[in-house]
Amino acid sequence: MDRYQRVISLLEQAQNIVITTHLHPDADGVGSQVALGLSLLQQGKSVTCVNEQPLQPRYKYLDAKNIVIGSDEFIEQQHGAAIDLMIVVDTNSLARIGVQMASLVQRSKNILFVDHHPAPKQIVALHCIDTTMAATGELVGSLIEQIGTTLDYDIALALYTAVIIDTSSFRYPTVTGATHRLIAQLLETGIAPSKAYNMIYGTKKISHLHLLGSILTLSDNNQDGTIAWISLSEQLLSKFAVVNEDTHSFVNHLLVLDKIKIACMFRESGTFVKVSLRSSGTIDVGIMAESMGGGGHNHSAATIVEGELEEVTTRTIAKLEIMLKGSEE
Ligand SMILES: [Mn+2]
Repeated sequence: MDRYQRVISLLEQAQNIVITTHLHPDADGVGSQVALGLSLLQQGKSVTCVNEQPLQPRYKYLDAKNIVIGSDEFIEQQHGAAIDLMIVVDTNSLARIGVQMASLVQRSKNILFVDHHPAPKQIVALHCIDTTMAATGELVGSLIEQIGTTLDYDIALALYTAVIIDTSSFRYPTVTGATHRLIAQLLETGIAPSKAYNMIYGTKKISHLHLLGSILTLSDNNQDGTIAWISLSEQLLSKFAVVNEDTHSFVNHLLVLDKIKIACMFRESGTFVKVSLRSSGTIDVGIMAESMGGGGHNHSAATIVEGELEEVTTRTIAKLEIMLKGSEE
């Protein structure tokens, strides 16, 4: 049975469906959740999209029909109601959906992961996981086509935004002809690329550019220019009125360097440092992040390391240089 047939038979057996995504969801998590939710509502299912936390205001426009609620609200409204199927999108780890959502899984007859992150073979066999997909949104796009969903503007905006976010606007090697064939169908519902782009990216304040400017001034690279990095201390962050989410895309700016293979961002957070890695194309940074206790995709991955910012930066760059040499031998 292929992954879609299994999902379709699970859906046929389920009436009450809950769809969730990972903590601190990005636009791929929210967009995939909303698109799949609207598609299953079209099929006459009873669907609730529930996340550990209510949706952040910046993502509300992706949920025009207001189908996403927080877990507190869900538990209050439907305490004890039966759940036939819990669908988890954009992660395949229950540790990443939050404590209240994980306890709801216990109440559900079935669980299904719909995801594009690497997973053990046994999990892939049982769930709808395809690491060749550029975004979970792309996977949901092909899944809902199999279900027979009629694409409308709301579904299309959710999926389009999911794909542009996870591919940094179609620049990653995961983007294929199939990705663009889906995008073509989405555009036919009336999506305007510039408007969709501005709604997700064009939301910054001038303080964001000031912070970006001061960080880029401090960017550095190794001797042959194959690894470049930026470091973001809490002290610098506190000088500018920005929220955490605002810094996610900073590391991408390093990818314009002519010899770059790996771009890194080190962000201080208490006694820990979040290390974000991006590949310019050929190097698998997912494996590198995994070797340092984290994970992710070939082209975009992250880990969290205990230690002081400068020391973690030096130590990590040294490790990356060894791994980069090793991968090219
Ligand atoms: Mn994703």
